[in-house]
Amino acid sequence: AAAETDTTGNDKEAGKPLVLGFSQVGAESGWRSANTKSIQESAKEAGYDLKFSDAQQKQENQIKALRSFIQQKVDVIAFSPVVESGWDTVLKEAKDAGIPVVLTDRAVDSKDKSLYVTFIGSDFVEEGRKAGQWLSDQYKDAAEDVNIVELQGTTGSAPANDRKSGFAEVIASNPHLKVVASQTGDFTRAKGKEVMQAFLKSNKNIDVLYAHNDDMALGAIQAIEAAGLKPGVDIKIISVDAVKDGMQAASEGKINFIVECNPLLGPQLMEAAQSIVDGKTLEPRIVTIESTFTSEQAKEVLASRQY
Ligand code: GZL
Repeated sequence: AAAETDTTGNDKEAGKPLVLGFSQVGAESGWRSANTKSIQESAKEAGYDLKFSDAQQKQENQIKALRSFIQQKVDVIAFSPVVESGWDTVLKEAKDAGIPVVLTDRAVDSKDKSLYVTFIGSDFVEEGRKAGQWLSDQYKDAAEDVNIVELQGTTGSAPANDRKSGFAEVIASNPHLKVVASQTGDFTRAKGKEVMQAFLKSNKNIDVLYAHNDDMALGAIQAIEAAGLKPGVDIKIISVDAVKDGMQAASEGKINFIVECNPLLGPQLMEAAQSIVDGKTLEPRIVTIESTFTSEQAKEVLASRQY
């Protein structure tokens, strides 16, 4: 068909749908599944040709996928980088090939900001601060030490680094709040349970668990109950994501406070892709709006949660 030029003069074959290559981290958590669903449904709704790849949480698989999208000459590349570092080479290849890149969910530590058009995702440091603030408020009159164990997300990932630093920054104001153990549970239930078992063995009295996501918290709850302790009572639990299963546990009082991390990034991603092919300039950072829930608040909204 004769090439038609759109308003910005970009050549495009009449009726050829926008081709979007998306490299997803994996399927490690409820949050991830909801995020994948949002992207796939939004692409379908927009009538885009989505080329979707699941990297099983391996960076080399994401780099392979990005290279394949470059070979296929897709219109836009988007991905959620499993870890922050090691992306400059492949992002330069995309830039040299003239293919714009959008980051969703997680960030990269590349100094060269021209390697991607925008980053759509949560402020993980702020999520860590919200968790720390709730804990500080709970223990503001503590007269003795409060022993905290921390289940970190995937080592090297932006959410793990930032949720850890935001939390530490806020609890530093109360010397009684002590992180006595901190280890990665890789954002999964299985690992969260395994590491919590180890924490319970090596720490006599644990007062609080701070889990970087609901799936690790849910795994830890299994370990806490197996040890004959009551989650949310003997050990206070703070978590992040606010996926259905996490909110269910919160409504039962097993998790005391959840910081929401919104996975429904699909609509914003499709809007960004369309703007890019229409030659519009985008904000370099699009922050997702999200909230927090106590057990009471979780109970109130549980039925209306979308994911
Ligand atoms: C956060 C996202 C994290 C979720 C986890 O935006 O990258 O990865 O918090 C998921 O549940 O595995």
